[in-house]
Amino acid sequence: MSDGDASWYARQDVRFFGLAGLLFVGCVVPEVDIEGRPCPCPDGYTCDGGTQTCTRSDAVAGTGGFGGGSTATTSTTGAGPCQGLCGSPGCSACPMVPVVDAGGFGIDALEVTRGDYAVFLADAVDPASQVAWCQWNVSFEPLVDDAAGCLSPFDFSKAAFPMSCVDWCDAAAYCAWAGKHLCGRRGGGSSLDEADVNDPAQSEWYAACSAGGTLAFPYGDTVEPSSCNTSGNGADLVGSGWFADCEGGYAGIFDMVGNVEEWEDACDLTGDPAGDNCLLRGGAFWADDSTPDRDFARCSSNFERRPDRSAASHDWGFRCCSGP
Ligand SMILES: [Ca+2]
Ligand SMILES: [Ca+2]
Repeated sequence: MSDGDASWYARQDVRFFGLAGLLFVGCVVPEVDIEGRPCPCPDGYTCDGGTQTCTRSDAVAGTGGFGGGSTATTSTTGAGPCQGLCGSPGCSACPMVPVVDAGGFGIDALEVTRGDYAVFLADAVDPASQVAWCQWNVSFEPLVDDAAGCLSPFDFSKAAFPMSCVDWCDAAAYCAWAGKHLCGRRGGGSSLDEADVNDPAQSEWYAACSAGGTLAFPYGDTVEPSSCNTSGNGADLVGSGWFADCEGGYAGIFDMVGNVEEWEDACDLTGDPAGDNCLLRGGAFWADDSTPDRDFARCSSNFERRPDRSAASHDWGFRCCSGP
């Protein structure tokens, strides 16, 4: 690393820690009650072993939002065997990430980080616990593929950087372990299709980015090329949330455009689950949010960024949604 790089990283660290304070101030306490919903349960709720439904936990209620985890710490404390949900016996404590109310459901303030994903890996969740269309996915380890920019070993030392080089099923499994789900259809249910991905009443990711369909970009309605980690602002990934101006559609959410593109639970179902095409949202660090033919760094999707469910790349990440 050159001296120039070192000073740049130091500057980003200052930005990050300043941001951390803002996030906790801006974290919205949810109004939606998930009591009685089926397990697994987010932070603030416990799973009733008899009924397999969620009940509010008085010990932590009101502190974490939709799986906000404000009282949890990021550590590999799992004693094993982890049955698949962070914070449950044998599993690690749930990662600490602010969760923002995006108009009736929760969304992670940040792209899932490498540090948090490493905790998930350490819990050694059984791949057989995945949903039926991910049974082909036998490993949650990041892909090694030089052509996709996924080198071996994967650099987990940059713990605040977004997790990438993971396929759609890895992302979905992480969110399930975290007591959440990969952002997808509002209210749950089947995968989003093309007609729904730009409908704030249907797509969680789009609703959060666009503040309920009112914004073209998370930070406003006109392009601000310097706000996010998009083309011209950097040559590669940076830590999740380091671009403090890349905030919105709701206060406290960061990087909905730029940095890593984000897997959405919006796949075409072909009968070959590993080969289904799944949508990526918001563009990555290379995205251009002002040129029509590369117009990916915005809230709406033109449905062009749809790799195979089993594919992975250095510039593809994800975040989780929670609540109803
Ligand atoms: Ca995998
Ligand atoms: Ca992003």
